[in-house]
Amino acid sequence: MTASSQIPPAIQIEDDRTGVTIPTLRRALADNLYYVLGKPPDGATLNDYYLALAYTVRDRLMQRWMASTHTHRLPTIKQVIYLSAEYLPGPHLGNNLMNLGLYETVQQAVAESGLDLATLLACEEEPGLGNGGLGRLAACFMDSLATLEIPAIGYGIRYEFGIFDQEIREGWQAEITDKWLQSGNPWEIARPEDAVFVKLGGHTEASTDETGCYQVRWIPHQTVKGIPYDTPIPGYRVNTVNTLRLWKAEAPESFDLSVFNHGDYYGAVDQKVISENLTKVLYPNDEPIQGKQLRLKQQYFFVSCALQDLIRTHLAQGGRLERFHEKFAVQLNDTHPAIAIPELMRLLVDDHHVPWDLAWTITQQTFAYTNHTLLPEALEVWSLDLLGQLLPRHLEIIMEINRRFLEDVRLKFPDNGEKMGQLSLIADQPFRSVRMAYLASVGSHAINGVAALHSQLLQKTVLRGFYDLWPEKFLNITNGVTPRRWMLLSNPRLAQLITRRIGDRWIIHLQDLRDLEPLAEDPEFRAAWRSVKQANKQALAQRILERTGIQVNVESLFDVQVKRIHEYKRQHLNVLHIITLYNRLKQNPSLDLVPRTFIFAGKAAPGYVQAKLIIRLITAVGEVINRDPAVGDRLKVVFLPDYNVTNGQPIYPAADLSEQISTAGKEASGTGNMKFALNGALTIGTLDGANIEIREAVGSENFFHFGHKVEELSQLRSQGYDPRRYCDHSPELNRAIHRLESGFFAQGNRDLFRPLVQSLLNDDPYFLMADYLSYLNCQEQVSQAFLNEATWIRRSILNTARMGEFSSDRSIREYAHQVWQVQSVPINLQPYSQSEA
Ligand code: CBF
Repeated sequence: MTASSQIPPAIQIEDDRTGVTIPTLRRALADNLYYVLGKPPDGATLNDYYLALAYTVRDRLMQRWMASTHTHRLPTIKQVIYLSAEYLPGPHLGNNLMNLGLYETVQQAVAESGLDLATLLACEEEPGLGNGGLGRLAACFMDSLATLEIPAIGYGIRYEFGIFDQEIREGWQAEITDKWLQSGNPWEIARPEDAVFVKLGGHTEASTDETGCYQVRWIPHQTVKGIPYDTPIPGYRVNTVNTLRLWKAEAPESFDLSVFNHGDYYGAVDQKVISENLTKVLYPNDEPIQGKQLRLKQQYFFVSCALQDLIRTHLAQGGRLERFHEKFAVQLNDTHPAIAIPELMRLLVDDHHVPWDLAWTITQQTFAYTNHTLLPEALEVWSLDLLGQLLPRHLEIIMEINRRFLEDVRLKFPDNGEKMGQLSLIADQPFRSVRMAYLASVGSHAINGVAALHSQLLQKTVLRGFYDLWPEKFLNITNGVTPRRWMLLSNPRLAQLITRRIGDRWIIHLQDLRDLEPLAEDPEFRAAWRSVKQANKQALAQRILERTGIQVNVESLFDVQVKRIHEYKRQHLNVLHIITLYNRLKQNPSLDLVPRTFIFAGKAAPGYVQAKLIIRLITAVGEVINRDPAVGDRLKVVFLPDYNVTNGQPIYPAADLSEQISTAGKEASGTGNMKFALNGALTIGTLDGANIEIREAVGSENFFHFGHKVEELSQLRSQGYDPRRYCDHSPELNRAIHRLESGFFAQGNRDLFRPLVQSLLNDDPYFLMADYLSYLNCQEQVSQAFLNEATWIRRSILNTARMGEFSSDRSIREYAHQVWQVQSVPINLQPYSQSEA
């Protein structure tokens, strides 16, 4: 494809990088294609055009970005520092166009140049630098921080290979390397001039200096260079552009040279490879990571880079280290960056000679910790052996923090050895290790969970001892999602309908959606709402056809479960419902069944065998049901491959029903639940995570709830839970399990799904059997409700209207006031020639 052969008029230097008229944008596009990419229009690929357009948009962010960076560095301005091992920002181009207010103009400029914006947008490879909810939350928070004009830097890792791309081959998940940087990343700017050096391994040496001061020197075995790559994160229609600074590991030249000078060329190259491996690949979660030295190296590498960067800029601005916490509020996104606590202590005490007590006060005042999971297998611990090998000085510091902390505990609870053992940062079993959640709690001034239930359980279980000690440190901040990406960009039809009726303030004040409530009674508005939903379903149906070859009925109920595949999320409970409906149809072919299209998407961790088998189960059930002529259009089962931000965007707007069916107490919050309800899907869900708050907000009559509550499950557990009993008492459950056992969905292979069936019958750690009946009955209510179109649409409108509090803007305001004590800082723009940047 080539652009219109008409070459834009002569270049006017003054505004080609900033101007936003259509002729200027066209010239800028051609200019970037020619001068940045070195391509004439007739030799350019679509990707070249995408890159040229991305540079054109980046140019238009530049002045705001430099002005923001300059202002945010001022010593009087407090900045939020978000430390996260994962970010899932999604493609930048569409979002940046939207936030700059340039979407329509650029669409037209591009069209006048003979191109199609949607086609160019589709060229962007999204940065898959995260596993799921936690990384996506970090991206929503970055968007909200900028939109609220809060100075912030997100620090993370520039993984060369992000989360794998998923293909479905013969029904199984296949993992394909994600080469997101292959065709160039126009959004990032490398800043080698800001490189820092990170030490690893070796040993420490203690000495006393001439003034009698005790000092420790760390003599590392290896040094790695961290190069920052900066990506602009613009707020919505404001001048603030924050920075996402991701670090790449490289070998320091001096290190290479010293080996090289000894004639060991290959040794030098090896070292280079070893260093660069550090940021090669993102670790999938849901797999045991204990013992994975490279993962600990990654965590330490990026937090050390970040803290060194902060100290350097702070000192360069004339800041004093005693005031570090007044300049920076550092948020730990789970325990992955918790090693930052001993690292800041090391930098302050060893490198900058700050006395321990003062350094500890600064550290505690600097950090705050968000917990994102209670799953025991996801609570990080690092063995003392590993820590000692890799970070010998940090191990000493952690031991000292622990010694002092336990001394305080002893004073508070004299003669209570048990208490000290419970609270110690060091676990003895099953091996001596550091409990990172404890370290994060001790080193932070605030600790929060991500939904009300989760925060309560955190205080009652995992961090109970710390809650008893310092109740004032604990708070809840329920997650949120950005309405810019998850409505404005991904559901333009609905966004336009809403804006036509209530104006566009909702985009930054999501609570304004309340104004839609009275419209739920208006038949005309309801009809318009329905048309939007149908158009979105049509669009998704088209994608489903293109990507899977499955034809779905857009009048059927779109019943959607998209998220990571995990036993606790219970995709297989959903499948048991599908099998039950199928069994009913087989028993009574003329059954009057509400037609449904079941849509699944999600990745399973490569080493999580049971999760991969769940994917196979979904595809296997789909293969049989979708082909069964007796079923026809009434049931369809779709597994959409490669769930990520890009592929998720068309799914949420098209859903009628959102499946949020995790075992109560297991899903910390969930954010997909918010995206669905915001886009007008009704939820079927357990009382888990943020489902509880969503139900309260939208009204229990507009939410289908089922299943045992947390307390009921613990009771079941303590009474000796027997899953087989449920099977024996429910003929339909029995039949569904039997279908699975019989090999019916596996071409007669009785072994294929045996591990799943055995787990359900013998152990059922996630209580599928206990919740099955309640789920089934609730699904029946859903079907009945769907038959009444007018009330369904009414409920859909009310869901959207009442989701205002689930904006990530609200979450960020809470962090800003309750944790970080930061203010908005509007950015004034000066003409480029006068800026000091
Ligand atoms: O808080 C954000 C999300 O984080 C997770 O994805 C996580 O990785 N721990 C949780 O599982 C989600 O419940 C939560 O919404």
